[in-house]
Amino acid sequence: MSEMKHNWTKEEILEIYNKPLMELLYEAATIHRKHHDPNVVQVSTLLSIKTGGCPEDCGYCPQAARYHTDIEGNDLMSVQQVKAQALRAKASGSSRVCMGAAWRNVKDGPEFDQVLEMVRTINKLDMEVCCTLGMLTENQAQRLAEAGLYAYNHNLDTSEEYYKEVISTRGFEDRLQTIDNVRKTNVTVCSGGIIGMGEKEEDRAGMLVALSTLNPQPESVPINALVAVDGTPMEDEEPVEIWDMVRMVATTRIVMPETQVRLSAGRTQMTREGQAMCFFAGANSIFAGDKLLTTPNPDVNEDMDMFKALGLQPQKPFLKNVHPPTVEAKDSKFEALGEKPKWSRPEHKIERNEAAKTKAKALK
Ligand code: SAM
Ligand code: DTB
Ligand code: SF4
Repeated sequence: MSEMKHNWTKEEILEIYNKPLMELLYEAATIHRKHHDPNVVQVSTLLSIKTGGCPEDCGYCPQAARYHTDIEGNDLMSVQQVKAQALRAKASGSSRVCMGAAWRNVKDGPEFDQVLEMVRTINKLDMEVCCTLGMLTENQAQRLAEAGLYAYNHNLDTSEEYYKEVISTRGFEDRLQTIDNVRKTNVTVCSGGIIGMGEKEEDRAGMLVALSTLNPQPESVPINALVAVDGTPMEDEEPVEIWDMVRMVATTRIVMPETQVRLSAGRTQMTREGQAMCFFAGANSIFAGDKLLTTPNPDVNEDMDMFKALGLQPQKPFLKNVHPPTVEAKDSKFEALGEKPKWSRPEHKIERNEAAKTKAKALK
């Protein structure tokens, strides 16, 4: 167990979040320097291996089948396609590939076997492999670990209270259970959330309480600014102010000193100066590549220009945790259990999710 403070309260976190900005920045930057090299930023490349058609109702997500967005859906990519993309990412300076699938949860079978093969293939390219595939059982987490997975991304997204205003097809508890299942393996935990969904500052603090009181704390915490996509229930949300992003990054850094804080979705809306302030406040990871999962991200060359201007270096792979070995499918100790866990489905009504669904039906 780490010696981090694991009993942060919402009040303590709000007090930090609302400090005068110069003090907040100074405090966060000081903590950042104690635990990390301030000139090194980890670069991840996102790859949407299965896009769209998702049965969930996440109010922010363009991939939910029930809303009418103009993304192009795709079935699961082949291992060869994934390998080619990973090699491109590596050549552009990325040390990690994060594969995302628009699934509610992982199901045992040929598609999951194919994902395991993708993990083996990328791990053998000496890159860190991350997956974000929805909810996961312990056995599935073990199988991913055995294939060589480095990190699993599963976001809490927001506070437990506000979560009920965002998603009705699964519960906050299930998110924690999945994180716990990942924790039973050597795979590192990547979990964070989104700001700009109409939540209060209390909810931002509440999310940081939930993350920072995990023991150990997540190795990586993505802070996303909502990308408000037309057709989703959150299409009319105002863009996040840079000051909110800087405050959120700085507060995350202070309450989780050893974590890699990722400046995630929303960078296309930010100036270089704004991003520089986030790096100063303790962000030490980004998603690079001209696309996130379905929405735009800054061009890689622009990011490398920014790194040059700021004197930042991309982080080498496996700097913070060991390179996991890959066990081939034929040598696996684990077999698929075919479990069907009862993940919750609260199904309460969320007005704006219902309205977006009705609008989508009318357009189809
Ligand atoms: N389906 C899996 C799941 O939900 O866990 C994995 C993919 S999902 C797209 C991964 C994360 O992306 C979400 O938890 C959410 O935090 C983030 N995300 C999705 N849409 C977003 C948006 N429009 N703006 C910002 N972040 C978003
Ligand atoms: C995370 O926290 N942000 C990434 C990654 N984890 C999977 C996803 C952002 C998605 C933004 C909307 C889109 O491109 O579809
Ligand atoms: Fe599906 Fe994940 Fe999007 Fe929710 S966030 S709708 S689970 S792809």
